[in-house]
Amino acid sequence: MIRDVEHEAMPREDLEALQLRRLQAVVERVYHLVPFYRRRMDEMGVKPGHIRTLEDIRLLPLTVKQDLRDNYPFGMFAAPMDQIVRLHASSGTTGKPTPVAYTQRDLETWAELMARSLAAGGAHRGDIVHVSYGYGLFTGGLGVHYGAERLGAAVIPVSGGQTRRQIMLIQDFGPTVICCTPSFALYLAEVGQEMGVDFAKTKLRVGVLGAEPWTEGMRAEIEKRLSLDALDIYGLSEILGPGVAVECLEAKAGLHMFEDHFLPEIINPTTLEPLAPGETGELVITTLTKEAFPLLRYRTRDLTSLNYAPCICGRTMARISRFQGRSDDMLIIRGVNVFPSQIESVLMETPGVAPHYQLIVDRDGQLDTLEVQVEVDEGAFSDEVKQLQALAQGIQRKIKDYFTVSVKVKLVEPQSIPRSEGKAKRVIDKRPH
Ligand code: DLL
Repeated sequence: MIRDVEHEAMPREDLEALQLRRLQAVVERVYHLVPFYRRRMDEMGVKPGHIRTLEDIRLLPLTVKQDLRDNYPFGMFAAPMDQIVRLHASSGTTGKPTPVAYTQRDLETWAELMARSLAAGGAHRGDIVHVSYGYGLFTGGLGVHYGAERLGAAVIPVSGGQTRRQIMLIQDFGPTVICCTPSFALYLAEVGQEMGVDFAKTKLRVGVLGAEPWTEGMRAEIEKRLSLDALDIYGLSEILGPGVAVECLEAKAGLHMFEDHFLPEIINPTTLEPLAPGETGELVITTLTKEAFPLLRYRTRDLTSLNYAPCICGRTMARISRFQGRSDDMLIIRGVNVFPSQIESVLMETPGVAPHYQLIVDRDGQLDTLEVQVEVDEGAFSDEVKQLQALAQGIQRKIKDYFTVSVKVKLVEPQSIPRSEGKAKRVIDKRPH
């Protein structure tokens, strides 16, 4: 269902005209309000007036995470604190978090975009939305929460944790929509199975799942086990939180980016040159309407491609393809680039192993090594050692065939890989630093 036909199905020509007006306004705004951008643009000899077409965006500086760190905590904000009504922060893996800010109007926009996202999955007034994304500094919980309320749906703000209790609530309160990470969805399925729950008998109809990379194989598994349609949702705290792009129920083929608020580009992460539609590279986003924390050409590190082909759902907004992962997640094993999601796709098509895995990266002399630890499923666990060996070798061979990389595959007992309530930790890096 399209919530905002006027924008989501806007003729591309009109959309581009709107984007240009908004781009010019945001450039003007940051030039005058954010010293960091004024300095950068002055150094590059660029004035706001130089932006005459959408292509002129290439004249503008790129922004990277380190720029946000250098201006910690509030140096990049374009609104004074008396206009800011909310702060969130992205959890840095190392050191300090990156704070992000919203004005009242920013919160309105966010709620609207999340309402659009849920509507893209067919959610509407009268639905009950179970939110298991974490509430707190993480944008997942509150972001989805206000969007669901904006839609007129009833929200169950469960947040993460207490998995058995969540399943009881799913059975008793009858939510029709669930929002959580794909790995938590899988965990719910597993615990539900232990509890003897048949998800086909619950009212769950659709899952709006994101915040981490996942594969088509994982989608199939979640849809089967939870008996719902699983859709991919993307976002990042620096740009908004959840609600930057979402799949539509009709096509389930790429995530529509809300281009009236975000201007996407794909660049080659090494040369920084722009890439054409269809080519995979780093997603770069310029916020077109953010007041408190606008960003020009923010390098997300997320790898995807853009597709401008019309979609059967009627939206004209470009689609980004399912994410391969982040450039930071890429492993280089004996000179070959491997993404955890590529290993996942091999595991997901292998009968006998469960979709729970972890990748252990280590070093042997000068060479990086990769061990894939994957759980065997209950059925295969009772098999003979010889059969298990054959299973492990089969996976090893497939990975070698697909990605020309040699890995070690270790089958582990069911239930032995830690389960996740938020973003799954797929890679354990044991390399000495
Ligand atoms: O994860 C916001 C969010 C919450 C998105 C709930 C979707 C649902 P951060 O914690 O700042 O924000 O992490 C952002 O997570 O740059 C991607 O690397 C990754 N990510 C988010 N959604 C997806 C997705 C939230 N659908 C970072 N597929 C991003 C792959 C995703 N990666």
